[in-house]
Amino acid sequence: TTPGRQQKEATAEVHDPLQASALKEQCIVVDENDRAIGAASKADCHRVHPQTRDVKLHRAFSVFLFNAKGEMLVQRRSVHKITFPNTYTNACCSHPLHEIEQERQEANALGIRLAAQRRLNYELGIPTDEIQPEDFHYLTRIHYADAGDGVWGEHEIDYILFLQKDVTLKPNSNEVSEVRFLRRDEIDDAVANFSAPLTPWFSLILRHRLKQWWDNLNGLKQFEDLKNIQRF
Ligand code: DMA
Ligand code: MN
Repeated sequence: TTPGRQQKEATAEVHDPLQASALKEQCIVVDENDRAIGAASKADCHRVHPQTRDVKLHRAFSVFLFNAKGEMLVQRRSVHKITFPNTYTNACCSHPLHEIEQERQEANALGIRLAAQRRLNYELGIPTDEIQPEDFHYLTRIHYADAGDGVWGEHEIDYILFLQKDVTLKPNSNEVSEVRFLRRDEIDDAVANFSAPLTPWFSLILRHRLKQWWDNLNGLKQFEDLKNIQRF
């Protein structure tokens, strides 16, 4: 094995107690059509298979948060994150949990909306009463995979949620090391000047969809596709 590989295996041990404990959460395992087929731990859903480089497909969400002026919140993942530490990304991503029965509800993506409310509170400190499940505009689902550092990666059906609201922020330093709002006209320059890479999902969405959606924050309905899963 290369030295790089050994270094990655050392990080597989996960030294941060909060992040280690979160690996016991149960994600919802799905098939390629987003049909729930079971549960598996967050650890089992993010470990890259050493031979096939596969990751178990599970259900997730990505929130894109805009303030009233139409600026978008970008966060930097903390150094403690197990997957994609220190990278820049959209406001909040996580998973609906199998052990939280309400988060398994599929009608109107209610389970996803509740999980997003829970994680916006945990990661960014947004008070739960400032965001209601119906405030999110659920746009579509994206299927993507990324082998990450070769030990921890992603393979998800990712529900895209847009939210435009001025909210109170109090980032949790175990999750997020930096937050900033970016204007639409500065996104390309800002990304080019970031001192760290983007997450693979944010990079894909930025390249394929984000600008068109951002340019139409008041007309998002035309971009809704709740039937098909976009495969990048
Ligand atoms: C997982 O995000 C979800 C997506 C869409 C990548 P994450 O790694 O930030 O999850 P968590 O915050 O639960 O660790
Ligand atoms: Mn995931």
